[in-house]
Amino acid sequence: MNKTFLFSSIFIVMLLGCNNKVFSQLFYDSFESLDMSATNSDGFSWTSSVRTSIVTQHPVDGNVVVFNGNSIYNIVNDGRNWAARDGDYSLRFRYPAGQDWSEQRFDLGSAYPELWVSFWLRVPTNFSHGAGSPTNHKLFAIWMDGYEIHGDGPTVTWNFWNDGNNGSNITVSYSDGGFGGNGPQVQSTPFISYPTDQGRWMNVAFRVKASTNTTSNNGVIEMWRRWEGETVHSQLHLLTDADIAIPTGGPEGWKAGYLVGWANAPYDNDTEWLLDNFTVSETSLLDSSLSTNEETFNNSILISPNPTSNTFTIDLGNDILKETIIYNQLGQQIKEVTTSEVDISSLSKGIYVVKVTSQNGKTTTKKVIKN
Ligand SMILES: [Ca+2]
Repeated sequence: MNKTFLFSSIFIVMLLGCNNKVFSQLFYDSFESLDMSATNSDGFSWTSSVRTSIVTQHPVDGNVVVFNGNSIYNIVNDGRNWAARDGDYSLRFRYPAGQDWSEQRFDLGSAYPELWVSFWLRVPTNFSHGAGSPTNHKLFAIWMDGYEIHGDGPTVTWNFWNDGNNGSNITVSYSDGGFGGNGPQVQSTPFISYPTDQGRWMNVAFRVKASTNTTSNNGVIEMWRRWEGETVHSQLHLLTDADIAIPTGGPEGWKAGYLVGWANAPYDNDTEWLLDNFTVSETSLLDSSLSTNEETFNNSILISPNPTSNTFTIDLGNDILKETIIYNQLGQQIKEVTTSEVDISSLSKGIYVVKVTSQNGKTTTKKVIKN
């Protein structure tokens, strides 16, 4: 190890140490450990799951399942793309055609009056909402003492609904505790456009803050979303008058939840979501250094010539190229290469999205015009 490397390593460790303090991050799982069985030092644990697995896109073996409750190495290699958002591994939620359930539950170990949760989510590459009735799919729920009527504390649930064009609008609802069921679905907001958002990664962030006490309805519920390639989140939901107090008998805040979940409008075709970088924090997950790093990475990449009719070259500055994936404007994958020079002479004229990934897992997208 040379001196420069040693000093930069120490500096990075110091930065990470600071970040953890500043962001009060409670738990983070990038799924790179290939194991969801351990409980972390803050007491967080993954609990029950239905049709979830850790998957990867191996350069030789293709798409591979590596954990499904136990460590395995199941080479599927059927042409589906299981490239993770960061690193090599992500969590897959699988709905076979006509089946209605895929879910991952978690327990925070401790209870927190205010909590942020964020993760990256890839829209299924063949996404179409499904036509069942009722038309909602679950995305995320968090509760204090049992899900909805199963406890006397509040539960907040996000659902997405058929928008009439095979895409989805998202709503939020909550139960105010006292063993009561869900309240009304409110703030319906565009969530996924069909077919243009198929295969896109989005970062979603949720905030839940308990009411001051059982007589004040001042609980806060928020949801934010940033598509890959965007540098700031957009707000999808904001409630500041929610009746979500800590129950008299405890626990003293948000305690458990689930990711993805029941599909009331089962998908017509086999459908799978990928989820990466699950993060739980007591403070905001919007203004993290990740977006700054992404922006810096995006700015450091040069593609030339652009427009081009034959080839273009990708210059990553100080980073090393891992792979480049080219998508058409419908989000369909056209080409995947690992060289910095890319030949697009056989493609039709038009605009293409080029997704560049570095060896250390940084990802960004650029537009290239073929003429
Ligand atoms: Ca990962």
